Amino acid sequence: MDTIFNSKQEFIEEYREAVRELSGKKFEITSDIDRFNALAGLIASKARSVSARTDDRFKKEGKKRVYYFSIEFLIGRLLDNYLINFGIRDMVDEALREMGCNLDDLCRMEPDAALGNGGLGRLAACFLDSMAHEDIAGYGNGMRYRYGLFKQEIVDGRQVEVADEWLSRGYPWEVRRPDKAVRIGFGGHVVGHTEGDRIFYSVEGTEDVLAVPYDIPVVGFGGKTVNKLRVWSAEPIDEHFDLEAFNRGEYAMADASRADAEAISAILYPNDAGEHGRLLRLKQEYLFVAAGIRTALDVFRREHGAKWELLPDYVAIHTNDTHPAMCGPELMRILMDEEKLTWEEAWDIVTKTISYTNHTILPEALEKWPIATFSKLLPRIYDIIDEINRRWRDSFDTSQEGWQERLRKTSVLWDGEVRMANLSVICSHSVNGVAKIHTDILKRSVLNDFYALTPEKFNNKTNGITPRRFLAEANPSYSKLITEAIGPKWMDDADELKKLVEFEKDPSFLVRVGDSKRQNKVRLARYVRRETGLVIDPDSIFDVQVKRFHAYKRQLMNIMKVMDLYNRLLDDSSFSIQPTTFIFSGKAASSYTFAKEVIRLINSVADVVNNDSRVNDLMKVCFIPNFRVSNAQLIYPAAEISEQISTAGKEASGTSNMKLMMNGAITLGTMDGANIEIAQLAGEENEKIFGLTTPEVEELRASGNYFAWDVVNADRDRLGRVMSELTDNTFAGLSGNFDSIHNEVMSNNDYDLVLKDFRSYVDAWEELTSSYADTRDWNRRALHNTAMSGWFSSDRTIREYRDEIWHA
Ligand code: CBF
Repeated sequence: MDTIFNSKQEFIEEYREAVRELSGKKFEITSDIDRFNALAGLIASKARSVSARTDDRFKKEGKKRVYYFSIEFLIGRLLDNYLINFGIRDMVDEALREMGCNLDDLCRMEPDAALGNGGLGRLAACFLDSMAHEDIAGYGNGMRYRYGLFKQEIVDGRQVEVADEWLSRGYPWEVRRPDKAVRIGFGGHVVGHTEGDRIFYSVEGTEDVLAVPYDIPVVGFGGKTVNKLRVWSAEPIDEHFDLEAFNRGEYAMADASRADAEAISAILYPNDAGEHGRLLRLKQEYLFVAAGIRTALDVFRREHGAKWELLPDYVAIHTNDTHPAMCGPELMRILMDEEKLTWEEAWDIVTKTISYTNHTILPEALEKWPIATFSKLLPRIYDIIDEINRRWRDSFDTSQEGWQERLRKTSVLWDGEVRMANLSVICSHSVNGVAKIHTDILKRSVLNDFYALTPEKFNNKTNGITPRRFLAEANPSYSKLITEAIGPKWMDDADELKKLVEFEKDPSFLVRVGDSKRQNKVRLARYVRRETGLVIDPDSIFDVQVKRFHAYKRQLMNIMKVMDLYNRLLDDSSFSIQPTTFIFSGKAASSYTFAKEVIRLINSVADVVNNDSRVNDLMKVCFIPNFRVSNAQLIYPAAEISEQISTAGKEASGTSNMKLMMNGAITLGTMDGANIEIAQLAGEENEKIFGLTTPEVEELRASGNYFAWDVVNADRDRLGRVMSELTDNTFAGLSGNFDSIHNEVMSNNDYDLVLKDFRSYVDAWEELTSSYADTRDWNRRALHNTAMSGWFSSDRTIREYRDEIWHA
């Protein structure tokens, strides 16, 4: 562990000085926000020094640089994490206490940087942590949105979106680098220039904006490697401030060019694996791609000169989903138009440098842009895509049967649209899915035609999560217990967690596992009370489903289970359940009406159930508003049941399943995404699996023989009743009935198979919870889940990317 302070005394002195410099006040009279800003500023400056040293070392070692392009990085708070990664958390905690303040209070002052929606963005953040941990020269390249993902408030049970002004009190981690700003052109027209026997192209008459980078340090565990996350902000190119307009009192007009430019990086689109298609989004995509490629090429040229044929040996460009798909054409543009390489030379370099991860099979999330919009905004990029497409078409062997159909499916330009997934595959040397089943589905269905042509490109990289944030930082009591048992090496090498298996036979250790869980439940109960006023019982089972709201994730099925249990408790005095708190949290995209109605339903059911004294000692429903990285870190450690109940074949991987497993929750899930790998690793006997499998879902759909009404009619007493209660005022007290949910499910013939899987789900829940009374065995299973969760460390995932894709 490299240290950034030689002693506690040295830290105290430097910190006092930092507070004084920043606030101009004596430490004793400063506020927590001053103290936080000074502390984060001090750690950031230390991190930057290590980063400079890391960079020199990488240069000397001639390391290959990996640029991870992602339109989202859901990094959350950094202070606690970086203190852990620098190995100084306990020392700083003690020093602050001596100085009369509290580290946790300061950590809470940090804005929860929400530059992402959910799984994809958080994965990118975990990968940054693991790249630094694995000493990879890995750099994040993304967008610096002025407003992160909206804040969710709940009013009358409804989600209300509020702007997230995360930068309003400053952000001490970032450094603005105007010297590295890049000019980005939109619109204009392509002009050809003849030089000898070649024609080179440029774009004239563009409207330009400036992409200005902000660098955030990424501290690797052990403190030896500090990398960078570079996020781009859009600004006007020169101050076209219209003084005349200003003097006329037309203030908005006077500064119009600033507003137009800044709009590009103003806001993160709040869709998770959902529909896109706005012009501004396309501008965002090009801006961070073009600016990031420029950074990568500048660094390469500085280190290796213009020997572009060596680019794939020293640079890997990874595209996280299709949002950075323009990396291919943009790199082609620079290599041909500016560096004068031929198409063939440039194409060889591009396809050896770029790789692509697919994160979803949902058709609405596979990006497509109307050609008319695209070609007008980015005419040269469009021309290059057109040529990529033409060459792709020409490569088809037309003597082979079925070539037309294969071309239709793999073409980049089709039906007046630019298909970004096809562009990503064609420009990449590697295409990967994010869990075994997901990669299989890509190969056999969504990208099957590509797979048939180039099977060697396809590979799987099951997702992972960083154990530093999601176990060490989030769950101090359990981490302490684990370290006592197996030593501290697990933070460095999560495989070490396997050693916990030995302790499954130790009854006193299992009691301590239970004690730690209870402590975390008490901590969460306090948070819930503070945030919502609801009192929940830490002695009840904490049954948790926290993730984005989406029909396929089936939060609806979960709350229908709660409705069914409630009905049965009221009707049947011989029926009982283990006391349970049903915990939900998550956001719905602002335009996704169905998902928002499900949130309203959960809150409406909560309103009825939580106010019914007949059942309150057995059940409570709790919706935790504004799910984000910081409160997720309180929820995962307190969970006992991890609800992973998506329709089989729909969740590419999921990562909350891994975070909950690592924190000792038992998975109640379908055979979907990474749940399958969880069940294989921990053993099905230590989880609870239910529902249709992917082949069964596919068969059922293909048979054309599924009728939702038949399922409801066959189970009138329970399922039928729950469905009726959506419209019969039972839960309408808060803000009305739920006809829209009823109609959506029935008119789409139960597309997500909520009704079909309902009974097997409720049965599985009952079986699982009835085993809770055997505390010792429950704790053993919890510990076993933690012990087997090491494989889901993002360090393992990143090593696979490094060895099998980036060759870094
Ligand atoms: O791979 C990371 C995650 O990405 C998504 O969230 C996405 O946005 N496409 C998927 O829905 C998750 O299954 C996946 O774990």
